[in-house]
Amino acid sequence: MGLGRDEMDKSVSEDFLRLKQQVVQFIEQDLEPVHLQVEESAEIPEHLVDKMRRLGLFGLSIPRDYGGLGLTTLEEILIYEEITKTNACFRSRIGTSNGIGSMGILYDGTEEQKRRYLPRVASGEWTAAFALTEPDAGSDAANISTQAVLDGDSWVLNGTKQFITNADTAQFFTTIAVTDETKGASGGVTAFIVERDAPGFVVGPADVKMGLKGSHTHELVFKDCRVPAENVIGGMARVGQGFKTAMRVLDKGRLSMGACAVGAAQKVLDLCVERVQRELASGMAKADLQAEMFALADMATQLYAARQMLYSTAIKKDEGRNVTQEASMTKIFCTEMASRIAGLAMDSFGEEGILTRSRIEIFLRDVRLYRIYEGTSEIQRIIVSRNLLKNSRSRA
Ligand code: COS
Repeated sequence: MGLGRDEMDKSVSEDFLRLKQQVVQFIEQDLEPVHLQVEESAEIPEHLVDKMRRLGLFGLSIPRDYGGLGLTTLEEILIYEEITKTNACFRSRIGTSNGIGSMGILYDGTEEQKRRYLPRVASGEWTAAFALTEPDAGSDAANISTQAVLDGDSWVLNGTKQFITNADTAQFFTTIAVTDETKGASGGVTAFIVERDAPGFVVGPADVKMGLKGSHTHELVFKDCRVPAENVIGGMARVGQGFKTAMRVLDKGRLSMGACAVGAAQKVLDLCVERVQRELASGMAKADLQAEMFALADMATQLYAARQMLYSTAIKKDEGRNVTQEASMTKIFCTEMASRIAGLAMDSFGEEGILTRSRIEIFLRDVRLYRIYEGTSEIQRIIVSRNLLKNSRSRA
């Protein structure tokens, strides 16, 4: 059952449906057979990354003028939804680069920056990463302490970033740093492009995490790291405007997280349906499976609601409307829904589910991370409630 997907397929182009068909085929033929191997080795085989490049997956939402596929937000999340039905790290490998890693350049970069970076990201030649979080400022993004000081024709960066996805493969990092402590988020934070070979820039070892094993996060250290003056995203005119760039990027990233949660939840539901069908086929009476049947109904209902919310916010974004509030609500609802569904599935699968690296166990761990990545549920609640108060004040 489509649970809202089939209807959505009617509002996208024929070209997109052909691409989606190719992606589904790639998932079934190439990614699914190795999902467990990738979980165990925590590495994506390079030939699969090459195939992702050939399919154009590194440039999903990058405009055609810069070598990408130019998909709408809705189309992009439909692709992510499919990919996260298999091992979550596959989406992370492409989505972080095409998404939060490079979107700042697309939104606010100079034409020269767009021409240098976006085609290389779109082709998959270069991977992009997003460096905002720090040891003492993950959620409270305005209180980052990485400093950037202009010295002649270069900026000198000092500080540490933490939990940076794809830092092992990235050739450049959209890096958020303080350029004027007195102004904070309102004019004192700037977004930079830091290339991997910048002097004074070091990528630390990979973090050992509970989930998303094949997607690596690392610490970054900037020690008198020099980047050319022109590497401010948007040029010197946008010095001090980097907080807004980061927040806009995260609005989009939060929808991608919602899509990952919806894709994973759909797969978990499918596994649960198959399990009940197997029980029925083996002669078990429906009456004896009532608890499992009710759980299926609850999962399907929650998934349906989450998917409608996700698609409706994506469509609003594609219409050019501000979706800061909706993106946060969507992230809360979809990611918490996926955790609930994975929990219900674990109850249903019982001991079969708790085995290390059983399908359900992997999903249970992976979907938990979506509630944290790109702004925790608590941060999203702060954003939503502040917007509610602000809007009610402006109506008063
Ligand atoms: N889009 C564009 N501009 C935005 C914006 C958005 N979504 N959100 C805030 N801004 C702007 C504001 O309009 C304000 O502009 P002015 O200075 O011109 O008035 C400026 O940015 C500062 O905004 P605000 O005062 O709301 O900043 P806060 O420090 O209060 O922000 C939150 C608090 C919680 C919103 C912010 O710190 C946040 O989102 N943190 C989470 C970060 C995160 O997700 N981290 C995860 C790791 S990154 S993968």
